[in-house]
Amino acid sequence: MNKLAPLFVGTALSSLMLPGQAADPPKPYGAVPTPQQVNWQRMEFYGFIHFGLNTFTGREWGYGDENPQIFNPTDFNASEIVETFKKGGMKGMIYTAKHHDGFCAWPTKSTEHNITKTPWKNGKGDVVKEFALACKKHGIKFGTYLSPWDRNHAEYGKEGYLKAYYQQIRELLSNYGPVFEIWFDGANGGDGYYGGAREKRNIGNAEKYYNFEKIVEMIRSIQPNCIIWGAGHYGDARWGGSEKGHVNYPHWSTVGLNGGGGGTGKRGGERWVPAEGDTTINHSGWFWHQGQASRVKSPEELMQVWFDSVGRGANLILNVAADKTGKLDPADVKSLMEFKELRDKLYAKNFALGATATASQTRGNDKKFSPSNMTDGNMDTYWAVEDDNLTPSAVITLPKPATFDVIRLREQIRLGQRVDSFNIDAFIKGKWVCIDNGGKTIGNQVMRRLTAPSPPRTAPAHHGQPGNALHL
Ligand code: FUL
Repeated sequence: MNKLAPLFVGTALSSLMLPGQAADPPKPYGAVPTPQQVNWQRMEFYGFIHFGLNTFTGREWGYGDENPQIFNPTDFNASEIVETFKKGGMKGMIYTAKHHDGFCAWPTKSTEHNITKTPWKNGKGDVVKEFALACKKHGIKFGTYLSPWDRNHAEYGKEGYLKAYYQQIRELLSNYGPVFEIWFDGANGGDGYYGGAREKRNIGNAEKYYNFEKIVEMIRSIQPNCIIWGAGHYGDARWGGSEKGHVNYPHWSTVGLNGGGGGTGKRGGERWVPAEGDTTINHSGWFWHQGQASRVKSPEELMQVWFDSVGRGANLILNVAADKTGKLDPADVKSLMEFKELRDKLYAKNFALGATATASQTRGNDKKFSPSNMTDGNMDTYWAVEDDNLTPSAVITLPKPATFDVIRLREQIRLGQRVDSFNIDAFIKGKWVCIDNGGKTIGNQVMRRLTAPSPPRTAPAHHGQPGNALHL
């Protein structure tokens, strides 16, 4: 579990050093992550749960005129849901505290359209609190989704709404313990109920209307460790480019000053804003829908999503919706667990751990930058070469022949992201043969599959063989 960090920029100072002398570490290239972003990128995978009034109407986007009286889950148990997420390998979960319909699933003081107006627990319930406590109990991180677009609020699109919206952010970040990530959806403006006006409202420039600069400042002052998803040009993480979880490749964690979500990012960009792949475990939508069991994604489909998000250096957020009773759909849970089993098999054995590593060059001949750092299982050590060496190579020799079909590489992202192409060769029958010439970005990590993706669900999964990965 190490990193490959050839250097492409900087000064050549260290090349003047004598063998064995201490060399300076490479200078950062482009923007670098904050310590919070490094920790966040190491989470890799967490859950999403869409659960609110839409669960009871069967809609994906509520209009804003739904009666809160319909919210009455009979068997909601946050602890059970969070435990399932944890068993599925999720390191956290994000709950839709408010979706576009404007219904707040906690007793907010900012609007009447909230959980206190529901029959659930006689209006004394708080879904946000139950999820936050359950996450604490099971040792995973809690996060929240708060739609900026509010199709219920009479003042939406005007100044008055902002006061309510800022208060909602403050409440969510002040009353429920640590929030690892807050999600600001990009869907904004359009028709809605708006306190009975039933009209179309256009907010123009969303970044300006909500004043994301101010929002981000406020979030940092309340919870400096919270990762901000979206928020125009002010956030810490960006959309991966599809709601199917597939993140664009190449994937640069850096973006330009005007860059945003959805694209490939920009090499050497001024801001570190890595992508997050988002998708649902079920083809039927983000909220639960009647009869969705037959539309669940297979574990193999989810594996493809894994390689196209986490395997491209992004994080993955996977939605598993709760139904009208407040329970997860058994079909979704089954797939989540089988997906976990496939990943357990994939990661069962790291063939690179402790393998011999040599390289065409080592920075300043300093063992601090030795190629053996790539196979020591320590995420904080790395191999580096001189600044002017743009085409270094390294050789990993396994203690004995092994069969594997995945190779993982990492860069030391604390120093930025710089690699824009790489090849992988194998020594086969006495000669070097290129087995992968499609490698582009590495960043936080890249996982390269050496065989064709597995066939759909009906056929047995072939990448499920135990111990078939080489991790660097
Ligand atoms: C989208 C929303 O419009 C969907 O309803 C969902 O919440 C998804 C995660 O983000 O932009």
